[in-house]
Order: sequence, then structure tokens, then C-alpha cells
Amino acid sequence: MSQITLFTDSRVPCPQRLLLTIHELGLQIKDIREVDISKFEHKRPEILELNPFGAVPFIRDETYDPPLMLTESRAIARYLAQAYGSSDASASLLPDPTNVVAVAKFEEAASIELASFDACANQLVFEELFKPYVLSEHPTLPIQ
Ligand SMILES: N[C@@H](CCC(=O)N[C@@H](CS)C(=O)NCC(=O)O)C(=O)O
Repeated sequence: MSQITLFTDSRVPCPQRLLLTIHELGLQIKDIREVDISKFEHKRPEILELNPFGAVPFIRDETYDPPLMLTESRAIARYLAQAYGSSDASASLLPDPTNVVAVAKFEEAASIELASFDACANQLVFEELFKPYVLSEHPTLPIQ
């Protein structure tokens, strides 16, 4: 069991990216706190105090003193893979750092995911799923 608290809204894309990594690693999360972004819980003072960016996901890992607070789903995913992944290189989610070709191909795929795939897919999810739902709950919100 890890010493990690995960702050998340499991329904939305950035947290789901992280949940996939957690699943692949078989990692046991000590505490999962759901933060309902459709109710703007991520903008509450107690959450902003932990993550001033006012977004999910983020983690607190109490393995360290002081605990590690980390935002950004991709940074968290890489941290978890590094810190909690298999020591067997063939089972690792990350490339062997001494293999420059493997690292280059990993960075290429990571850039494509961020710059090409996510740039479109995230906007699509926002327009087709999130915006209609939030506007039905909060019709006067100035979201475009
Ligand atoms: N680049 C950040 C983006 C975080 C982000 O924007 N998360 C969304 C959910 S997918 C969120 O919390 N949105 C609410 C808001 O920004 O007000 C990451 O990958 O973690």
C-alpha cells in the first residue's frame, strides 16, 4: 500500500490518464478523494491551498517528509512509473534511460499525445460532454 492521496474527478480526461497508469502499475492508492469539478469543488479554498492551479488530478505522497505534492497528470504518471514501477526493465512503463533510441521514441510518442492527440480530444470532450452537462446545471455560467 502506497502513502499516496489522490485528488481526482474520476470522470474526466486528465484524471483518467492517471488512473490508467495506476491500473497498469497495479498501485494501491491509500486515499482517493473525489473532487467534483462540475460543482466547482476544485475552486474551494481548502483545495486551492493544496493545488493553487485549481485543477485535478494532483497527489500528496507521504513517503517523504515533507510530503511530495505533485500536479500535472503526465508528470505524476511518470513519477509513479519511476518510483513505483517494476525494477525489471522489460516490464517498466518507461524506457531504459541508457537506451537513447528508446528514450527518443518515448519522447516522440509523448509529444504526439500532448500536441496532436490531446489538443483535439480534450476540446472534443469539453464541447460534447462537459459543457452541455455544466451548462444544464449552471445555465448562466460564461463558458464558451
Ligand atoms: N495539464 C493538466 C491539466 C489539468 C486540468 O485542466 N484538469 C481538468 C480536468 S481534465 C480540470 O481540473 N479542469 C477544471 C478547471 O480547469 O477549472 C494535467 O494534465 O493535469
